[in-house]
Amino acid sequence: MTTLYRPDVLRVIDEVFPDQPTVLTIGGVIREMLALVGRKPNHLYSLDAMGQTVAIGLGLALGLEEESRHAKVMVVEGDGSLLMGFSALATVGALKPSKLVVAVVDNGVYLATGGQPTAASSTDFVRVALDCGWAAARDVPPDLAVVRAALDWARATTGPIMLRIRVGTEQPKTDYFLEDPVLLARQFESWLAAQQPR
Ligand SMILES: Cc1ncc(C[n+]2csc(CCOP(=O)(O)OP(=O)(O)O)c2C)c(N)n1
Repeated sequence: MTTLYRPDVLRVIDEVFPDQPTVLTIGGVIREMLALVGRKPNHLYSLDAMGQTVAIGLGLALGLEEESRHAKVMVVEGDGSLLMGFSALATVGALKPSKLVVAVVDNGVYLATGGQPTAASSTDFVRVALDCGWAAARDVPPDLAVVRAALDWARATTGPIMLRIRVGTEQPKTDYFLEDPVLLARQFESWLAAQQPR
């Protein structure tokens, strides 16, 4: 079976969701996305907030539910962070934000802290999401064309939707990103406010 390289998956996510509000999970995902596409105003860099990414996306999606400019809210989550904030899956299932798409980029480990295994290998994220009441959830086979097709499908389908995309643990060398999370959130808020219909 082929192993996907995480930056390749991140690039496809940005290509399919180029201008939608996008919440990026802690650590390597943020740094790799920055190395690939640079700073983007629609990207919310969820620095240090392990376990919070889905909850942040949930709040955003609920807030934008009736708003016409944004079809979707994309959340890029890691398996370790997802497991830390696992209770958010039940809240999403209960509140059913129709615009929420969560891509779990699952490398099976806490890569940022040395590669210790997470419980991902023994946890069926898709089944948990479906049992919690999500509209749809899929395990995506490790093929970039299939990943793109799954993201296209998620973009066009009523959510909440989870895509579990397994990737390898190889990562590029990237620069540290050490900015104030409060300011990052404010910049994202300003972009979002400027997008609202007047
Ligand atoms: C509450 C909390 N505990 C621990 C950490 C340290 N930490 C930062 S990233 C990380 C691993 C995250 O794992 P995962 O979501 O799978 O992403 P990966 O590192 O594999 O890209 C850990 C343990 C943290 N930032 N916050």
